[in-house]
Amino acid sequence: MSDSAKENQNYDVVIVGAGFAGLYMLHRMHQAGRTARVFEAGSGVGGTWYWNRYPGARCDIQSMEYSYSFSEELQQDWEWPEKYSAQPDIEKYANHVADRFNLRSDIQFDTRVSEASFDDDDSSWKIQTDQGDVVTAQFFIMATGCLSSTNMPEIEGMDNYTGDTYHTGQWPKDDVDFTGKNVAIIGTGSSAIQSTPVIAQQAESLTVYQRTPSYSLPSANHPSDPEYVADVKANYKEFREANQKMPAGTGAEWLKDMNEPMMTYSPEEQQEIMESMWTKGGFTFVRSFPDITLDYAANEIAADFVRDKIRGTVEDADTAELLCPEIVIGCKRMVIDSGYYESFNEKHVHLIDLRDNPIEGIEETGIRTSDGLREYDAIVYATGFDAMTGSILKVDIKGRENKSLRDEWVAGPRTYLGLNSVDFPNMFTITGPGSPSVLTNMMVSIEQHVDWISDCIAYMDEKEFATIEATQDAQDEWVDHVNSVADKTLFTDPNCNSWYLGANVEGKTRVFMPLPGYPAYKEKCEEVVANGYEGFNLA
Ligand code: NA7
Repeated sequence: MSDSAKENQNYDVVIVGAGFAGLYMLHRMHQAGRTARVFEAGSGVGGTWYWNRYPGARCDIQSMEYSYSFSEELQQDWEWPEKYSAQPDIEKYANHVADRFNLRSDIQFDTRVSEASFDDDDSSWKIQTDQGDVVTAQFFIMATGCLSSTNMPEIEGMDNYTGDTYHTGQWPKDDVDFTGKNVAIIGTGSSAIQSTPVIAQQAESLTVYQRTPSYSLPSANHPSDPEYVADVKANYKEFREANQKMPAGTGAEWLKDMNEPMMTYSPEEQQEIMESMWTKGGFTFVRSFPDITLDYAANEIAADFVRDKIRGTVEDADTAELLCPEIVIGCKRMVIDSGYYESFNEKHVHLIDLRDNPIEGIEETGIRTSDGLREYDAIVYATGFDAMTGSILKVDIKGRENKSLRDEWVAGPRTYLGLNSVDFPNMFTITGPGSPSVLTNMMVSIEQHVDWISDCIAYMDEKEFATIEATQDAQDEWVDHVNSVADKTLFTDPNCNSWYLGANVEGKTRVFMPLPGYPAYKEKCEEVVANGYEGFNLA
């Protein structure tokens, strides 16, 4: 760990977060010979993959894609053990990157940035941390991740609970042993669905509290296939480029299986196609037809297919029915699982459906729902995140004339390109709201943003500009653009309370935050640069 930066140091760049965005941003700054400081709340690198070390945590993008492309040597050297990487392997990779590129000395761990304010007079940012650091920087870069601010529900009496309490997004570093314990898990998103089969292997009993059933697809995960890996590595550049052209920056391999819109096939053919894509595992199923997430009729047929799979897997018919989702498929992020539905065939795994039996409170010994109290040794909150804006707004950020970002974003985040906001000069958000971010392979979006920001800083240096800031018109038009693109999809279905919309967090304004369509976005960013940073004021 490096020394503290308390000595009123001035840097070219201050970066918040040492996840994959922060690490690459720091590397690019080193390459450019700039002084940079990273502040990281955790004790190690990895960001989301540092905190989300819950049992069963695994990436839903395949390993050969969920990795950096910026170093040919790195991508050739690194060996991923499985098709979909588990959290410990991803964390190991993040540590390898930090060491390989000598990043650690500029990262200050166990330090949370608390405040940042822009000084109009000398065009610099003043940044303060919870450890007493006060530093200044020309550029202030939020590499805080999209799923890093945990959402802990406020349930009456929860503080009185005397058993062990965990949140999947803040899992302890020490081993948690559930052997012989009666465990409850609240939530049925990705974190709960991934951890359920693993906790069930240990616990005496596991009870899953479900408010909204999710659609979960089988991962068909397996150890890395050496032949496939060798093939990818032989053409890694082309492999990456092909993925860059995909709507989510991932899955070019699906192109060979891509079909026409669903209704061009007979019902029998539709079922056959979905069956074959289901068997391949992961998000492949959603690509069975291009219109599953665009057309309600196609969507309902795909949803029925998954519901039938649930009914065919879960032996108890009542439990199966409760696990069948009703919402539009894909309007919430789909989950990729390894044995979730099968868990409910085990005698010691139970489901409590909260729709007609809501949680009334938490007591000293357990959870009370309308039908009574159930006692547990441990409660696991798998209740998700204040996504995309949570970690940005945790920092008290003040821009020009002391304007508060919290106030500016009270009715939803407002950015130009998801990179910068009016009145917050020289502040960048990596994979910020208004950019494709969570709708893509995050590694692709992170590299694209870091490269754009690094090139922008180099351009400003060359042309001797001190500040860059979005114009009001460009930002307003961009926000309208993001909304209009989202409105053409089923993501904004009124019955869907996804974290993309902020609808999972009480009091958060319902606005669709990411922008669908990676290739068009990337082209727009390139066009902006080609037109002399169109939409930005450079001063
Ligand atoms: P998610 O997907 O936001 O899931 C959170 C779950 O917790 C979801 O089922 C929620 O139900 C449930 N929840 C939240 N608050 C409550 C309360 N108060 N009572 C009962 N149930 C509650 O978070 P994850 O961590 O699983 O996954 C986040 C992303 O990480 C995922 O999409 C992947 O991209 C990786 P709800 O649906 O709101 O009714």
